[in-house]
Amino acid sequence: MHIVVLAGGIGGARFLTGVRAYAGQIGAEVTAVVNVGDDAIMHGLRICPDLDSVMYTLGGAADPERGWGRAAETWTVKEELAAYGAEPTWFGLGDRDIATHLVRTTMMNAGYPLSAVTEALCARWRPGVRLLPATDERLETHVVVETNDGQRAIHFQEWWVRYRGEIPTRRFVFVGADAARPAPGVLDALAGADVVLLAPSNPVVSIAPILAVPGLREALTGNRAPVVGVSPIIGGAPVRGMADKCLSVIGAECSAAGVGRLYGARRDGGLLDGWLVDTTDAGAEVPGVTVRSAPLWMSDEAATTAMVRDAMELTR
Ligand code: GDP
Ligand code: FO1
Ligand code: CA
Repeated sequence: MHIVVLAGGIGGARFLTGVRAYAGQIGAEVTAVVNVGDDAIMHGLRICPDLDSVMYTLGGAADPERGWGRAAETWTVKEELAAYGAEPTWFGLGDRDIATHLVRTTMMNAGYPLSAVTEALCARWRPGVRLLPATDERLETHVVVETNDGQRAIHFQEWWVRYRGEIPTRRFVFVGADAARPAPGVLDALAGADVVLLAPSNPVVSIAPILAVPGLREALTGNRAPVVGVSPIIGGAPVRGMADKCLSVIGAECSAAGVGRLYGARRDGGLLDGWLVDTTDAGAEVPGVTVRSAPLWMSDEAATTAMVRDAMELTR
């Protein structure tokens, strides 16, 4: 049994702890295809927020409150950079986290692709699932915002970390997507998948940039393996993060049914065979998709594992 999961950062990481536990119970293999649209270069370092959130969380080293970066972090380098006025002062890399970034950037400067670098970093963290970036090419989410001087595009990190999404926003653009190719292993994983799970990740800036890699969406829907999504929206609101803002920008409803309809039924050219919503959203309908409800709060590993089992049982 091979389970493939499309995942962003925090929501994807927590979900994957449940997938890993479930897979351990049934003897399945897990591949996570992770968003790289949040990636940026800051202070000369290649930053991969979603890959790192997943790697640190599964490696038991993530800060549980922030959901990004390392637990027991210190911030001396950030303070020293600020003392120089080194931009971007609105973005902080922790001291422990910087070691990851130095190793990654050194390897990439030596010519290793991101997928190989990720594998090398995972040799330390042993996440227990195969972590693949969606692509080795640069694919960055930029955000077209309205300013006094008209429209301009800023990096997703600036939109979120600097402005908290509180800025008139027109659209999201996945820069580099046209020329991107699925990273080594991604198409094979999808072709060999027995089931594909869409983590309860942000549909607009975590799952959409993965699907924007040419060929990836076709590989997913071309396989007969069922595709089951899990809603990141509970009771009309995201559990945390910016999904409400992102959905509003693209004109989609911020509800479990709204995200299900955004993904769409596979039989209508969309993605989904099944869609799991929270019990508070029971009765949500997505035309052409089998919808079930179950508790979707990933409060601990046991609750998350039960949720994964519910998603897997939807395929039967
Ligand atoms: P990011 O890249 O760090 O923003 O993380 P993801 O895109 O992977 O996940 C963000 C989404 O996770 C948000 O829209 C949240 O609503 C969702 N999320 C976080 N915790 C939970 C939870 O316990 N249950 C569910 N269903 N969704 C959650
Ligand atoms: N989020 C913040 O709100 N402020 C930060 O200074 C910040 C730094 C940072 C460094 C490394 C990293 O992997 C993630 C970091 N994040 C930070 C989180 C990140 O910007 C976003 O939450 C994600 O990109 C959304 O998935
Ligand atoms: Ca993200």
